[in-house]
Parts: sequence; C-alpha cells; structure tokens
Amino acid sequence: MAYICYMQINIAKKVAAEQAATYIKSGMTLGLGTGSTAYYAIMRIGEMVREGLSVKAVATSEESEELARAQGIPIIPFSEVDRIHIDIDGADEANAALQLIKGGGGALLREKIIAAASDQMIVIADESKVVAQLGKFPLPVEIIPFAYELTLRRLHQLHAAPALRKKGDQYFVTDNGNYIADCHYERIADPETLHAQLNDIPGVVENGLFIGMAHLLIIGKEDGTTREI
Ligand code: ABF
Repeated sequence: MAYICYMQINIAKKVAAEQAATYIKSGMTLGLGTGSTAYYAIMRIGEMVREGLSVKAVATSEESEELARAQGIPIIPFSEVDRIHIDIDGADEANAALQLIKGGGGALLREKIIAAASDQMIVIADESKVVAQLGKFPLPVEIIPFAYELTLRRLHQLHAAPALRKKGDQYFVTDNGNYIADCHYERIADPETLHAQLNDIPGVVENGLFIGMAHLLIIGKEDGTTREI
C-alpha cells in the first residue's frame, strides 16, 4: 500500500499527457517539457519508443533530459536539430486565448527557446491550471545574478512585488545559472504589454508569459477524460 501511496498517480495529468502523445509520429523530433505533467508525457513516449516509435528529442531541463534518457528516448544535440515537430509541455496557468504562465519549475527559459523553435506547441494540464485571467500564479522572471538588486528594483517599478525564489536557505539557481524572481501581480490585464515591459529590463533574461506560442491545450480530468482548446 505504501508503494501505491508513494506512486500516487495524477489521472488528470496522465490522461492529458497520453492524449498529447497520440499526435506523435515516427520520424518526428520532439521537445520534451518539464514538470509533473510533462513527466507523464516523457514516460508515455518512452513506452512508445520501446514499442517501436522512432523519434529524436531535445529536453527543456536537465531533469527532463535525465528522465528521457532513462526511458530510452534518443536525445540529440541542438547542432543536429533542423526542426522540432512537436513540443509537449506543462503550464502553471492557461487562459482561453492559450496565453500561459510557465516557470513554476524554474525551466521557463529553455522551455520558451524550444517552444519558439517548434512547429507545434501542445500544452498539457489539469483543470486547475485553466483560468479566466492570468496572474494569480506568481509570474516567474529569470534574471542574471549580476546586480540582481537593481533588476529587482526595476521589477518593483513595474508593480511586480518580486520575490527572489529560494531553495532551502539559498537562492534557487536555474539550469542556466540564473535567479528566478517570482512576481506577484494577482491579475494581468494585458499579458502582451507586460511581456514586452519585463523583457525590456536589462538583467531580465526571460519571463514566464508565453504569448501566441501554444497551438493546442489538452486538459485532463479526474474522470479520465480530456478536452482540447
Ligand atoms: C513546466 O511545468 C513549468 O513551466 C511549469 O511551471 C510546470 C507545470 O507544472 P506541473 O506540470 O508540474 O503541474 O512546464
């Protein structure tokens, strides 16, 4: 029983991920997302590879790359990528316009680079991630460590109420060696404008607003069904 408890399966996330995997065909190059929902996608793709699916992949985090390799999914260097057919990734919030907040897992920079390079970005999530208006989830902003105090001050001027993410008693450091400022907006009325304002700040590397990047949102439900937006 303990094992089953430990391996608690999130049905909603799993079915969303498995539905996304039905869009994959042999010969594709895939972008592999990060987080607990993307975990199920990587596990399903690994099963499909073992059943004969022939794909290559790039990962959006060290963690996802390690998981993918362990599942037998061929990871290729970016020098060998001529296109990424499908990127499958999670989200922290998604609205009806398929605008997203991502980065709760700290992987937003690599996720955005790969999403932007992909022919199709499929977002997978449970119902809790679907919102009418973005912003309740603190918006992650990746900043370089140099003079981070000045960058935080500029974020304050954008009413961001930034808090540098911590891991234990240290500042959280991304796979790219940067910090994450979690910005508490509560409501983001104009995500496109905010996205531009944030990335205009010297010291900001990237922010977790994904605007006009997602092509499909697959929402999983506890009853094992899915719906697509
Ligand atoms: C990653 O997965 C992050 O950008 C995002 O924060 C996270 C979503 O969380 P989860 O899938 O674990 O609910 O894409």
